[in-house]
Amino acid sequence: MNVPLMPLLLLLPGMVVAGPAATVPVPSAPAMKIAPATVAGGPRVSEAWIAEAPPAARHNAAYLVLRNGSRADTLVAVETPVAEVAEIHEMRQEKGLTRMRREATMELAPDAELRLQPGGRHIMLINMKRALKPGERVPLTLRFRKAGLIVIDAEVRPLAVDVEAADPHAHHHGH
Ligand SMILES: [Cu+2]
Repeated sequence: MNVPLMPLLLLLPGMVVAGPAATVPVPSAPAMKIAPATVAGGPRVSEAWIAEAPPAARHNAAYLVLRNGSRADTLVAVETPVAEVAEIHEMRQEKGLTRMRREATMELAPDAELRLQPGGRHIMLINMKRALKPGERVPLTLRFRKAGLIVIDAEVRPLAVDVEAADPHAHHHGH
């Protein structure tokens, strides 16, 4: 029943058809520069996690820490196999309300440290493809303008069951 699209597409670049309309753009292979969560001189990604969500939840969020190296870079995209779309989001106060806003990119100044955490910036996971189990590790692929792709596993943390664990600042001091 499935139309065999792939053989057809593979044939297209070789087909000789008159007219400029026959030009089929062949996507150039992206530079698959997949590295562990470290690139020399570039940003490092660590402490990535996602909170367990109710099974019916369509969206979720991922958090992580970005520590940049000595050169400025820009986070331009995030992908994960468990969500249809991943977006960079920022929280803004508007007229007394906290709103999420999509940011197309995230700038990383030299040696900057950015903490994406609950109540602040996050990676919004839109239209989850499946529920996540506590303890499982979910790959996040971050695309930086200069450093290329960095893949990190985000740990799925169980839903907080008490106030101490629910407080994202519980382990930070001096706030
Ligand atoms: Cu969001």
